[in-house]
Amino acid sequence: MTKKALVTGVTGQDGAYLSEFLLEKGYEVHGVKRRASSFNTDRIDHLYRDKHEEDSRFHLHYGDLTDSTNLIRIIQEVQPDEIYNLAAQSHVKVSFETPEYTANADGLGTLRLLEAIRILGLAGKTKFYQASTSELYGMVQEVPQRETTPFYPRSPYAAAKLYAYWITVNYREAYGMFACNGILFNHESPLRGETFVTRKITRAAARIRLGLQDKLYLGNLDAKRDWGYAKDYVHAMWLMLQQEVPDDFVIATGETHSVREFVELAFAENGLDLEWQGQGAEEVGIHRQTGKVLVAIDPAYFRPTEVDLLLGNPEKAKRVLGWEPSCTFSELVRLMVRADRQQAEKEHMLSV
Ligand code: NDP
Ligand code: GDR
Repeated sequence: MTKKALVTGVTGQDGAYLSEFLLEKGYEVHGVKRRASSFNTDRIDHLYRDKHEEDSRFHLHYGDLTDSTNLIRIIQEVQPDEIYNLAAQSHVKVSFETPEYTANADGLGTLRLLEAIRILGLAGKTKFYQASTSELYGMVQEVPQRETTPFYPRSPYAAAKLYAYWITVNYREAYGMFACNGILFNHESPLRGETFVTRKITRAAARIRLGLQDKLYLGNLDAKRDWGYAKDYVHAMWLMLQQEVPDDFVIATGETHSVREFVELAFAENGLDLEWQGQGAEEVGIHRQTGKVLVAIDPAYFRPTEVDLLLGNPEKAKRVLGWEPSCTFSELVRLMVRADRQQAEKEHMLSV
């Protein structure tokens, strides 16, 4: 029997990679996408076939995590074996500007899905994956962070995800649901949204290199993150739902780097060597050869409360799931730089 998966957040970075992965495994994949006034399916267009074609196993449904009746209808129609809840207002800085919406979509949205499974009598059939996050650790309590490290959220996003984490645990314990939290540390790729710091950097470095942009403005250069490759991480999501027993897992590389290191490497990959001068909001990254300022600080990107240091311990995932990351930090930067260079070259050709 073909397994059916329902993926919320299908139009996002992880939704695209996970859908591709599940289709390759032979699944029928149903994605929930929001109606938008412009096209929002760029990342999944290559997976989509005309629904009238016989072998089409990829289906899209309009829906929103803030709309319970819609979620209940989709789940009733699809009767999924597995649900991957990847939908979220996922930008930490934006969550300070839209805290109520973030709580609704990221926190209550998770509850709506779990309740839909329960109300429809699917608690014994449908396995549930919740996209939990290293942002739950927030203020540093222990390094490296593992499954037992106490949570201390530092943003409306993290607080909403804290609710989602615990309601997932509660439905597992209360109703015997196969529900898992993947506590994923930052994971990136050429499909990463352009306003997250890694993609913002690799895109800007390529555009500066080709003369399409003068400067890159950033916020806190000293934050440290455990950055992995998104393709590796969606594999871990699937593995969690293939176990005998539902559980929660940290997924990370076990290495941490600062935003500053990421900038240096991405610029160097574009042949731009940087030297730092000044301090705090006055700090700038100067091109060694020309003396031009290529990186500057804009305090608008500082967060009211910051997460200074994330470093995960993926030992449990390795031991139980047999999961390991395949991509190093420098390989990740390189593959993102390469993809953004190609994009920028296209843009450059069109502009001359
Ligand atoms: P993206 O921001 O790329 O994708 C988020 C997806 O959620 C998009 O498809 C978006 O739709 C959709 N979405 C947003 N709000 C709603 C809503 N109200 N109803 C339905 N869909 C909605 O995130 P990622 O792919 O990077 O991350 C996937 C999940 O994993 C998120 O929940 C994120 O919080 C979490 N996470 C991510 C990590 C990372 O490093 N990437 C690490 C740990 C957790 P649209 O395209 O229309 O905007
Ligand atoms: P994060 O990712 O907040 O960790 O959340 P992001 O890339 O936005 O920030 C990482 C760090 O970089 C610093 N920073 C900047 N960030 C952005 N976006 N833009 C800037 O200009 C900038 N300058 C410095 C930030 O202050 C921060 O310290 C991501 C999201 O995918 C979440 O959904 C997910 O849960 C976590 O990763 C794990």
